[in-house]
Order: sequence, then structure tokens, then C-alpha cells
Amino acid sequence: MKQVKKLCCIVSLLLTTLPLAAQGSHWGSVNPHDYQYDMTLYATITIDGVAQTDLNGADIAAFVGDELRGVGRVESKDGKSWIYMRVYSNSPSGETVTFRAYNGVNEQHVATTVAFQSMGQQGMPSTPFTLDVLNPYTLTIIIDGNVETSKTLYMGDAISLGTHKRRGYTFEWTTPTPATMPAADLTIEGRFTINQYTVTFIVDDVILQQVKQDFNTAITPPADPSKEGYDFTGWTPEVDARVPDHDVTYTATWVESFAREDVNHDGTIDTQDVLGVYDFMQNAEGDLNRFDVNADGTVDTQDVLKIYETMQNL
Ligand SMILES: [Ca+2]
Ligand SMILES: [Ca+2]
Repeated sequence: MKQVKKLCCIVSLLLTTLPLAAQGSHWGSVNPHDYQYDMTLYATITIDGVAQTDLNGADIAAFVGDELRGVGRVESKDGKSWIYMRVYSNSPSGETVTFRAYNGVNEQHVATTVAFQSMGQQGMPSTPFTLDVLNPYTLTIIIDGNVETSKTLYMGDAISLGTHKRRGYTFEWTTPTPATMPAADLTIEGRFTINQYTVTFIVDDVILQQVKQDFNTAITPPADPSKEGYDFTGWTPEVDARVPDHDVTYTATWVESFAREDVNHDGTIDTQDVLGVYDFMQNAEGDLNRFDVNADGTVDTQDVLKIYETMQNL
């Protein structure tokens, strides 16, 4: 029983000697004996740019890097209140002191920094200096229903929307896109819409077929056109299998059509064509296919006979 009582005494002694500022602070406590130098701060805060008249609940701590160097406590006198903080260091000057705040739910960012100076003082109870505390907010960017970005930003941070390009599609934002983060969570949404392009088929300067089609859908050309005295040789440029990312026009190309017997392509079948075949047989100059009237792969008297036969039947 005696021992229990003794233990209680030690515990209560420990509690009463703990620094006041450590009580209830989210940030823990600093042992002043670990440090040679200190400075004093008298601060007030803004939260998201709004000056705070009631500092109760403000839980501010000073850091150098990730090392806790001081914890603030709220003091009041004559109807005024301020945050009092001793900040410790083992360097008389040169360290940059940053601050962190906690609102009971979230850790908050503090934009203000102070250059450590041994024996230094920032602010006074009557004129405390201002620590700009910023609440964390979530920026969510949703593209076509999928979350592309979800990150923590603070009021005033620049919002980077990223670039959104897809071949054959047009991108648009469907919600406002502020340049900087407001003091609230923000969701920005955008979507891609497929583009349509005009696909045109032209025959001798006349539009044979013209349709607006979605990008990358299959192109179905019209049936091959025909005209007397000509053979259709295709579309130029060659018809794409699918709609490219621009309008396209295909134009019919033709070659004059001739009977196979009309080897000199003058529109009549006569002895001039026979002479043409003989000439090829002797010199083998020109396109064999053109003089190979019966299309058997060789140019010989059989081709001449074919011309004569046709001349007799005309
Ligand atoms: Ca001829
Ligand atoms: Ca032949």
C-alpha cells in the first residue's frame, strides 16, 4: 500500500512538471534542456486568410525540418489573446523555423516561416505577428467518369489541370476550372467527345456520296462508277479503311477503254493494229500486254489472226 502511494506521488509529480504547452498538443513536447538557445514568439493566426478572433483550440508547433522545436499555448490578458511559443535551437542563428497546425481533425499547413535568432522575439502580446494557417482540401479531377487526380492542396495553390488530347476526339471541361484552389474541396470534371468528319466521293466533279461519320468508323465506298469509253481504275487517294482525324475526299479515276484488238488505241480496228503487232514481234518494244491481243502471254501471229477475225466480223 505504501508503495502504491509512492508511485502515485511520482506520477503526479511528473504530471505537474511537464511543460504546460505539451498538455493536449497533437504535436508532443520539447525538452528545453536539449537546447542551448531560444527565441520567443507572440502570434495570432489566420485560417484560409480569415483572421481568427478566438484562438482557443489553436494547436501550433514550430519545427526545423521534421524536428519539433516548440509548442504554442494560448494566453489571454485584458480581453486580448495570443499564442505564446518558445522556439529552441542549438545554433544561435541561421535555422529556418516552420510551423504546423492541427484543428482537431486535420493537420494544417502553415505558410509562414521565421528565421531563428537566439534571444530573438517575433511579435508582442499587444501586436502579435500572423501565422497563415491553411486547411487541407482535396482536389479531384475526373475525366470521362474516372478519377485522374486526387490530391491535397491548400487555398491559393495553383491548380494544374494537365493536358488532355486524344486523336479524333475533342476535350472539354464540364465544370468550372479555377486557376487556384478555393477554401473548399473541389471536383473538376471533363470529357472527350468523338469527332465527326466528312467523307466525300467525287466522280467527274460531282459529289456521288457524302456522309459525316465518327472518327475511326469503317468507310464504305459507293459501288464502282462507270462511264462509256472508260474503265474505272479506283479512287484517289486510296480509300482509308476507317475515318481518319480529318475530312477526306476521294476522286474517281478513269482510263480510256479500248478493245484489245485496237492495239494502237485510235478507236478503230484495222490494218494499222496488225502492223503494230508485227512491229512488236520484231522489236519487242512497248507493253507486251497491249499487243498480246488474245491474252495468252505471247505476241505472235495468233494475235494478228485475232485482229483479222474481228475486222471481218465488224
Ligand atoms: Ca487501232
Ligand atoms: Ca497472243
